[in-house]
Amino acid sequence: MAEPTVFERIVAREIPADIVYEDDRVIAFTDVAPKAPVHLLVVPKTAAYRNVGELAGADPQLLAHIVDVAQKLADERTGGDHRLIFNTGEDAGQTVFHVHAHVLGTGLQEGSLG
Ligand code: DGP
Repeated sequence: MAEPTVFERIVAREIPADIVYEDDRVIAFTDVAPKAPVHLLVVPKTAAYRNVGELAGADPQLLAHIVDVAQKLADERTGGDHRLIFNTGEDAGQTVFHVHAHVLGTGLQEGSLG
């Protein structure tokens, strides 16, 4: 078995996080190193998918749910406008290989994500 990722450990409440939303399929919390005034992560509870391509191929409904939750959180916190970013691969800055969406509000510095 692979070591659990940090996001599995947050889902399991083994390490703390500033959780802003949770349901049976996803959890959302504040990024520990925010790159914008609003910077949330929306994470599926399942650890089955390393990146958004794997998720899209296997469970498009779960991907759609992540996008929907991201929009609802942005509606609450940024008036709706936001960037939704999925990094795929180390060269793109992915550091946690458990698919997750970055939800960024205003003020993102170009090139600073990842
Ligand atoms: P990425 O580079 O796309 O894999 O994004 C991973 C993000 O996860 C990065 O912006 C920092 C964040 N992160 C890493 N470890 C923790 C943690 O323990 N708690 C929280 N809240 N965020 C974390």
